[in-house]
Amino acid sequence: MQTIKILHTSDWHLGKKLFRSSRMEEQKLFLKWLLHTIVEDNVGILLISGDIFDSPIPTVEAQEVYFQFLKDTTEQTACRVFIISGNHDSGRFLEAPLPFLRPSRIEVLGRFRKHLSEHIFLLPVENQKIGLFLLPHFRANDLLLQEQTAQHDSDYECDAFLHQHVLLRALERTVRQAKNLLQQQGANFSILMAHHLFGNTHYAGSELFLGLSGLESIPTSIFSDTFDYLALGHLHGFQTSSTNPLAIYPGSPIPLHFGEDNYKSVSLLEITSKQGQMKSSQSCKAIPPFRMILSVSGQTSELAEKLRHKLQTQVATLPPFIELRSEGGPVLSSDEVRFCDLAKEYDGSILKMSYQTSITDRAEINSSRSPISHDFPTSLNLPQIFQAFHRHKYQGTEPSEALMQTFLNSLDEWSHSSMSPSQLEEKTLNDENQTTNPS
Ligand SMILES: [Mn+2]
Repeated sequence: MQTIKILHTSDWHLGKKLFRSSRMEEQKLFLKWLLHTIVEDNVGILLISGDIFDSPIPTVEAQEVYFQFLKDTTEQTACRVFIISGNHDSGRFLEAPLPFLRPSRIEVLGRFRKHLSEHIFLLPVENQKIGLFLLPHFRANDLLLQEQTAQHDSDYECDAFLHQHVLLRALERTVRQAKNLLQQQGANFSILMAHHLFGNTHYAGSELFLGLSGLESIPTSIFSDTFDYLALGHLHGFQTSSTNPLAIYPGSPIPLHFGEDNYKSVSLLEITSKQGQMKSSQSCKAIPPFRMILSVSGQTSELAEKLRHKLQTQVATLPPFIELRSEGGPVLSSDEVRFCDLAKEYDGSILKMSYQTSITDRAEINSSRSPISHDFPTSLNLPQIFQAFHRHKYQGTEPSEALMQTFLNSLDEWSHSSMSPSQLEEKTLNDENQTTNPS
């Protein structure tokens, strides 16, 4: 009898900030905990299901932390590591150091490869085999092109190119092909690793851009009879599929946004080979909260008491990050000072303070604003709109000649930019990543 332990985690988002506050300290503590867990629990395989970094071009510090973790893990343990890209990662960037990673038992799949066989890995356990099928984050084109290079029938009509069911069929064919390859190679237990939205999952603080691949949500049924465990990534809260309890999102290891649960986990899968049979059992391992993200809301009069209670009962070692939401309209600056002093007593920092206004308040605020003039013409070209905007914003003055020229140059550059739609998509994604708004 031989047992192998597989630890599955995802959505590290290394380098992510909450407003302007770095999360590196907690991310380092998580990786330290993870390495310790791999050693203590004698983990043989580590699966990281995408969104390793928060940005396709991660900060130097985020990269240092990542590579240090990989080095420590492969030097101090016998663990094998499998990594796929998520929608936040650049697949090419993740794959670039492969010549150095592969000899250290680390495999990275950032993009669809030419042959599906390159997505498949077999791991012997006694005289049995665990089969892994790695499916990096993909877009519609990747899936269809991959199929075409695999010389499958390509009955795609141009207008149906992005149609959901065409994509689903393409994915089904890819999965079937993977299943055949796994069978041919004698896999007795099969695992799929993917970064996407699968099945009937709840919104759990995941990132946007779910639709990038062209598929909103993939029914887990197309994998269910093929795979014994689905190692998924993308959602930030721990979740399993209602239809397939072994389709698991372990979620991010630290809460990345206000409103996310402070208690996070990794998934542990134990596979035992006994008398020619493979048996598995899955459990969750809790990650200690390193820093708590506290969201406090209520009437202004009760905010201080609620905040104090949360500060007194928080259990993490690092001081908390706080969001205050007043439901009773704007907070007076004297109250703001009081809240900040209270947070400081516990070393906490208030990162966000917001208030809700009633509908009548909002109507008053709107009526007090000077509207863009009613005779605002609707048939202007872009330079004219820019001039009208300038007049509106700067008390009726016209933009200077130099400013106008800069605007025209930018417009020219933009219209001549040779960006393909996919590059534009990539750029939009980068721009989104650079915003600090955590919603
Ligand atoms: Mn994601």
